[in-house]
Amino acid sequence: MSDWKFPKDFMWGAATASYQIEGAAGEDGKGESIWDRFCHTPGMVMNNDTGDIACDHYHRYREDIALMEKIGLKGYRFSIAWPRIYPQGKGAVNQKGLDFYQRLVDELLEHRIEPIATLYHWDLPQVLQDTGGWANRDTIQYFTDYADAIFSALGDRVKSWITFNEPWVIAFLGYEQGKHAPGIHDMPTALQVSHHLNLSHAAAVNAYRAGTYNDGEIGITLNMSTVYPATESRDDIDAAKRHDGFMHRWFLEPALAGTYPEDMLALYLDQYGSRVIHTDDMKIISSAKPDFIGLNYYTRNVIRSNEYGTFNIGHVQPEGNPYTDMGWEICPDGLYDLLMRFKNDYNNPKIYITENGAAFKDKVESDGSVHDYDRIAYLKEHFKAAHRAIRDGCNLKGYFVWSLLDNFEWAFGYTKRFGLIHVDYNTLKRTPKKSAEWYGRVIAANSCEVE
Ligand code: JJW
Repeated sequence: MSDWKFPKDFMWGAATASYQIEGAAGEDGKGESIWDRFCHTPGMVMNNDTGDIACDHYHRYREDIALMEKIGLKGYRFSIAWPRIYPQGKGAVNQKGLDFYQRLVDELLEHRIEPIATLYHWDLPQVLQDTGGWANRDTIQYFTDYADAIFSALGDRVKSWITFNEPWVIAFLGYEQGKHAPGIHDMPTALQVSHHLNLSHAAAVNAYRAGTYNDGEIGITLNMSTVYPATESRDDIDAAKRHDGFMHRWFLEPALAGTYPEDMLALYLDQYGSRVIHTDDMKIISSAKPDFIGLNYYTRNVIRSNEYGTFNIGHVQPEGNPYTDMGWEICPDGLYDLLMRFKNDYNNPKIYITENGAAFKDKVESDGSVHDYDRIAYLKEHFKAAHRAIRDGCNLKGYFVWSLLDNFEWAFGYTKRFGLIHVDYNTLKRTPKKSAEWYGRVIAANSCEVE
């Protein structure tokens, strides 16, 4: 194992999301999404940036797939924009919108790159927000119908599906903290949303298994950090447990065990009254075990108890490790601990790392190249952590670097660059960074011990 070789069929890939790269905001009949509305509301996004053009991937996907092939990616994780398929959220399919994803999938397969599709990566049709968005129970059925249409259209060629990307972020950054679309600040609403997302995930899993093409795999992607108490004090240990319950277990346990964690149910009931969990909801949730869990890991969280803030949770910024341009501590051991947690506490489910990567202040040399050795170091250490976890028995099957391209980083606009490929937002020119070349050598060698 000293050569850091990965299992023979290990899936090496890169990830993106529709709103962050596609642009073509009003093209071919696409409807408005909540992120179109949010970005066009002054003050919500840094520099008032929008995804109107983004990387223009909608028009340049062939060039982007050629770059993926050049790197040697085995898989590509992308998301489907619901408002391209249903501009009104439901009703009649917009064929031109669907055609884009047909072309994208065909082009990937022609280049022998496996497509992994996320159904919901945050761009809800705005018309559905007008009736409450994810706070409205009806949205569960609209999502299931949309999922069904996508399975029917693409399921013959797409064999890996992700229902939701980061439901915690959808519910709590969107409806409690208001930092993301739809920009709502209301904890009871966010809790209701989180339950509807768990239900929608289960409904889509069941729809997939009942559908025509059910020979693939379907799972959910969660944003996961590893949580450590700041001290061994009872209060800090309890705060860390609350934070883990709030951020992770509230989504993990419904998906894997079909139940909500009792401590969090009690906390939510105590602080926010009874949420609307219908009698049969847990039957639906427990009927839909996913084939895999997708993990988006960027950093660990060190937690202490706090006088104020959500559930009296406080964050500590430890010293000693470097931080990325997002202000996130670089902690590869946290990835190892996270993976081992799935083995030890959750029956060793199949895992994909569906996102891992880092934003840095990349400097463009006069010849256009980007010598992002900090990103290479970040990825290398995290690949090694993943390798150690596999060696120690974790069922990790693949790894998708966030991101293929520099792109629209939500509330941060275009200020944060995560890409393996640099994008000049004035010319839209793509330039693979040193990290892209290095990642290509990792994939070719199936080992992270390469120069
Ligand atoms: C959590 C901050 C307090 C994206 C978070 C903020 C406050 C409890 C990158 N992942 O662009 C997570 N990203 O679209 C999806 N990952 O809470 C893809 N995680 O917490 C990437 C931000 C994030 C976050 C952002």
